[in-house]
Amino acid sequence: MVLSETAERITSMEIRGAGRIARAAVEALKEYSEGLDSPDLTAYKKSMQEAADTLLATRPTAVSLPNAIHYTLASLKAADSLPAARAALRERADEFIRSSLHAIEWIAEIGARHISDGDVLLTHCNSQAALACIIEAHRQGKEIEVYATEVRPRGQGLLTLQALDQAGIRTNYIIDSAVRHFMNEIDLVIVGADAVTVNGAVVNKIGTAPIALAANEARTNVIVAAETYKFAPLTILGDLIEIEERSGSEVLSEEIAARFRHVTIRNPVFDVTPASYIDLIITEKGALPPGLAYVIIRDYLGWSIEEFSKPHGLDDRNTD
Ligand code: RUB
Repeated sequence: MVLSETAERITSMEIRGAGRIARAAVEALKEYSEGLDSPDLTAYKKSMQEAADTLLATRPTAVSLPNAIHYTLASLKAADSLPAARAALRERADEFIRSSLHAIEWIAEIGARHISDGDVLLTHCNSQAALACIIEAHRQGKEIEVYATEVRPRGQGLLTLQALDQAGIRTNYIIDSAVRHFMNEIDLVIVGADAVTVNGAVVNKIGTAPIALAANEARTNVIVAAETYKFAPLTILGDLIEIEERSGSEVLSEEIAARFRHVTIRNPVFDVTPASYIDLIITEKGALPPGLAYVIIRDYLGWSIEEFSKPHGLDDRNTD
């Protein structure tokens, strides 16, 4: 598939979910690199950067996308010839894809330990990482039941239903606004993440924050399943995660919207849940309280506050 096609499929959400987006982008970079007819290393690097920029422009919120792209492109730094650069990128891309899939397996293993026999769980949207924990707990023989939300306006809840049903897990399908009504029956909320900030706040599908609020009020634990490459290094510098706002036509058809003269349809597709509403973040490196997010950014993504006091610019950073 050509790179612009992958970019289009990410923008249109045919490819969606932070982990899948990252892997698809890295795969697209690899394919693009293989087919690139560059006269020399400098031209090759320039074309690869342009390709990366096309992918980076698709969706702004999931930090897995820039993290994966920067990690892949960082492999070009040491290359001193065009064939070496191409080989290094291929190797790095394959390694990223392999390890990101492996990370989900580890998260499933660690996350399942936090799910007890008899638990009633609630999940929101369609997160591979969160579902992996639930499905692993079921596989281990734990008797569990799940509440899965509809996820207006794009209905990702259906994908979740499919996965849970296929695994043979008893599931209740509810509209998003029914969450508080059922919260007293829930033992554990488990969701994924598009980004985790340095202070442990979690950016995930719109509606996650009110679910966490309702859980907090009901004293229900909230855990987040997130690979380490969903942690956002630039939040160390105070950068905010951009919340994507998509077309209002996803919420109300243009035909109906045209009946109103004074109405604007707002469609933010992610929200921010503060760290204080999250009990645990499950990563492939272990489970940690959200207050320790900085440790993941420093130890596993290689970005530290000390580094930023040095005179070099941010462009020198990479995740090596
Ligand atoms: C997807 C979403 C998911 C996270 C984590 O939003 O919010 O919860 O991306 O998913 P969208 P995963 O459907 O708008 O992409 O664990 O699969 O990476």
